[in-house]
Amino acid sequence: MPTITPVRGDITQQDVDAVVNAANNGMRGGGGVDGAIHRAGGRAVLDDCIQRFPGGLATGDAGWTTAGQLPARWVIHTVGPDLRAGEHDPGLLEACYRRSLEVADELGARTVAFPLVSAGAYGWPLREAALTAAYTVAITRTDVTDVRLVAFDDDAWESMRFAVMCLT
Ligand code: AR6
Repeated sequence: MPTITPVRGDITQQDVDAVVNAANNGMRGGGGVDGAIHRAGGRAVLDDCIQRFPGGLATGDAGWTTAGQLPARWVIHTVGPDLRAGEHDPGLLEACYRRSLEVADELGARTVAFPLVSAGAYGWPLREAALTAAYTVAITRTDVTDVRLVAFDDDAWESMRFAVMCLT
């Protein structure tokens, strides 16, 4: 099991092998984490998305691109379920973390930073999203050694710390 550390901050600033993006099915950028990653990573991230994901990406799946100008080497894009659109299967949210770690293993990434997938525009309650993140990472077999769960604001930070504390 990787070391799981809650971190308060901006995912784009994380000095890790791979940062995970909370993307959408279209894979051409958006708001929230997605917008921040595309802005900070630059055009190379979008170009790689267009080339590698011509048909987009399914909910619960993950795939990688260059990280462009980010400190990280790769962006692992995953698409969380959109609760506001009626996608309330927690299995899809678990799949985002599991698939992202599989992609990290394919890349040989050892340090990975996740945002709270689906906890923003897609409307999942913070605490549920954080618990899903923490326990799914904890039970997934992976060669990743360090996972950062990155919280952007106070509420996410509290939920993240609570979720990681529940693992012990
Ligand atoms: N670093 C870390 N966390 C962040 C950052 C950041 N820079 N910015 C926001 N968060 P969201 P979703 C937090 O909406 O719910 C996009 O438009 C945020 O506070 O980014 O999966 C995509 O294109 C929240 O806790 O992702 C999709 O259409 C969490 O990250 C859609 O939103 C996730 O919020 C995906 O929605």
